[in-house]
Amino acid sequence: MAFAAPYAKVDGKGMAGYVAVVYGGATGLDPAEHTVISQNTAGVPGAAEAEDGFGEAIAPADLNGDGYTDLAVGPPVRMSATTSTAAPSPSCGAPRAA
Ligand SMILES: [Ca+2]
Repeated sequence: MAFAAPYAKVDGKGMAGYVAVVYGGATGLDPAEHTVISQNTAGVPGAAEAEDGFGEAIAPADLNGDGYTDLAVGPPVRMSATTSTAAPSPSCGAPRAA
């Protein structure tokens, strides 16, 4: 499950924003297994800046047609496609290794 926090502070930059992805399974979510993605995350275009609002716009879709849902994330003005795994790429919906 993905949670957006577009008004959150990132590395001291107010309202830079981030998205958190919490992993889980048939028994529910496991908050201990999560990934936080901001514009300071490797592979995400740009850098976190004050008032970027990264995460203001999110949209789930299978962007690469692999059968797993990906997540497009953007700020309110500057949209950039990224995804929701530790290594952002269009294949973010791939199953995690156990
Ligand atoms: Ca996919």
